[in-house]
Amino acid sequence: MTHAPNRRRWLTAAGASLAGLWLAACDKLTENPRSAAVLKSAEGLTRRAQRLVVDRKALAREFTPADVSPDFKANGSTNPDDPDYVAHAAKGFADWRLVVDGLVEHPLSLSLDDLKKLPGRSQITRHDCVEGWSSIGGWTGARLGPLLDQAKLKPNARYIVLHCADTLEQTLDGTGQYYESIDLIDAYHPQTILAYAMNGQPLPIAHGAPLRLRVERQLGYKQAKYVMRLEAVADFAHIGRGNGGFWEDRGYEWYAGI
Ligand SMILES: Nc1nc2c(c(=O)[nH]1)N[C@H]1C(S)=C(S)[C@@H](COP(=O)(O)O)O[C@H]1N2
Ligand SMILES: [Mo]
Repeated sequence: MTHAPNRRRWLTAAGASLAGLWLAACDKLTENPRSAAVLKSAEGLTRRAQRLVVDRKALAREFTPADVSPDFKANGSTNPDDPDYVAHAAKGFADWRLVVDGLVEHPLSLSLDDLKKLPGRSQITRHDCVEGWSSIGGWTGARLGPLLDQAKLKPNARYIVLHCADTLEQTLDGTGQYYESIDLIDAYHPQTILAYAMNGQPLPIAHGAPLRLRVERQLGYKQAKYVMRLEAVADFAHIGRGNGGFWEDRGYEWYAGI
């Protein structure tokens, strides 16, 4: 899989060369069989680029309540011992707030009740972990797109970084804290939600209470649990070790499409 910024550069390059070809076409260059062939291949390129974008917008398969795994596996952090998190959990997350900041016109601080009032969605989907296991679960949460509309992204915002409460690896420089990032195509995908419920119950701690991301077209490690803060950024080079996520910083792909 291509790293998204590279892909975007490639798309721009494809668009630019195509525009050049259209101009050339006005010059009757199309009568030249060689440029006609180039035009045709450029057309193929744009069709492939178009398919990439359309694919990214397609819905992930949804399942029925009968398909739900009775024993959805919990993986990675399952009970964070970070003091802030422990304090919130002890109070049933009553004082917990989701912070939305970075490149937004209106920074937000949202309680769980605020999130429940936002446009929501329920979906039963299959979670695929790179380790080779899958589980089917039902998720209910606030759709990320409308939430970002409320915060109003600035024009230079290109990614949403999800900062999590848990430290998965103790490192001297603090880069062991879990985080993830997604682009705006995924942020605005209709199945991308910040889930506060699982299988009709409040989200359990093992699965990311009080709030976890579901970005259904990607693998398990993108599904950030214990989300504390959303930060809109132009790039993520300055966050963690610069690769857009805890596991990405340890060699995994940034775009973990399924
Ligand atoms: N904050 C946080 N999010 C995380 C992880 C983690 O350790 N910490 N593990 C990831 C991985 S690898 C997977 S497979 C899923 C596991 O989610 P689950 O416990 O609900 O199965 O969460 C992902 N999100
Ligand atoms: Mo995973």
